[in-house]
Amino acid sequence: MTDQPGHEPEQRLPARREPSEAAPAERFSAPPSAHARDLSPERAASIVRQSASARWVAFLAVSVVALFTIAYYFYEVGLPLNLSTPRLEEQATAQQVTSIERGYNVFQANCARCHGPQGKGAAEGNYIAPPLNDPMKLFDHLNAVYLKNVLTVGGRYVCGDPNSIMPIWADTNGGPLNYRAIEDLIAFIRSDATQEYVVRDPSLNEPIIGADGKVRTFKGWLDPAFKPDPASTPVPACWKGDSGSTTQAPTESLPPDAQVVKVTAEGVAFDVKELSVDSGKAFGIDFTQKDVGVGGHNVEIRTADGTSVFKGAILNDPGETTYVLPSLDPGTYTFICSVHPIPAMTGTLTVK
Ligand code: HEC
Ligand SMILES: [Cu+2]
Repeated sequence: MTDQPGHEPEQRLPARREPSEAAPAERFSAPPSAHARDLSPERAASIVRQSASARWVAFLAVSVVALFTIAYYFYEVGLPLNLSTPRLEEQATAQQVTSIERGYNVFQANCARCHGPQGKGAAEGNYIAPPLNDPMKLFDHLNAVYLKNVLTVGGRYVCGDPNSIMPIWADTNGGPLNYRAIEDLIAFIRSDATQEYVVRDPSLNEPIIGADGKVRTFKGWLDPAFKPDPASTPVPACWKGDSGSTTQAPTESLPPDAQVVKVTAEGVAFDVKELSVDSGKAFGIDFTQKDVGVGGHNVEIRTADGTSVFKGAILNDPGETTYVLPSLDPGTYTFICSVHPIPAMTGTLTVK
């Protein structure tokens, strides 16, 4: 059968080999000690000891992690019963303070020359810009959104005056200050008046020590407890001409022989300090206004105790007008610009 053609035994590859009689080559085996099947009693004991220690180590490690997690949880969200402040809240406060302290420096460097170091404008000296540090204004008018808009758009945003001298500040609109400086300024202008903040060196960030050896500090502006008098009117959107309404009666004209004095306003200053007129008759002030974008000028006459007896219409743009004044009693009066009640725009009117 096997010899029949087509029925040869199958040839599979690889060809099967007979098991070899020869022992495996000695030189490839580890020494017999390595093949020991049983543990020696010492070895067994040490394994038991080691695994017990390993369990202890693992237990301690898990306990440490568990305790840490619990402690960290309370560190992060604060202890119950307000025993500690949540970390994030603490950080937010610290950053708010940092921002206010930086904003103070930005304000002193950029804004104080027009708005005054205290932000009180003309009330603290020869400053031409309107006050910012004013409780009525801070109550609502100078809110964060408005401040951001004014700093981005510039003084044009305030009264729509395209020639306003208040510059554009935000660098998104071509100004010099980046968004952090703008945020810091807003934080400073709206800083809490019940808090004292530290004046820091802008580059070293270290407190500045005054001549008396004490750290220099400043107070915030916004009094959180301030409530406007219910009878008070809200701050107008545009600050110009918001100080009373005793403007000149337009129909009055000057008698032909009346005395006329001249006053010119230029560079946010009057060209004269002293005026003198006769009592008992009407007189005129020939007023020339030469400034652009400072909020305009006028001439207001006040008595020694500050009562306004005449308030000329404000000339926003350069121009000339003749104010017609009633006859005044003899005495010494102050003539002043209602928009800029600063020393440079104040003089003495003597009525003889
Ligand atoms: C060159 C002078 C000048 C400088 C510098 C200046 N301001 Fe002004 N600022 C003005 C004038 C003037 C106005 C009034 C604008 C107008 O009516 O056209 C004004 C208006 C404002 C107003 C609006 C006030 C209101 O009552 O609505 C804010 C807010 C203000 N400035 C903030 C700042 C800040 C913050 C800085 C510093 C980054 C600054 N200003 C720098 C002159 C200045
Ligand atoms: Cu003026």
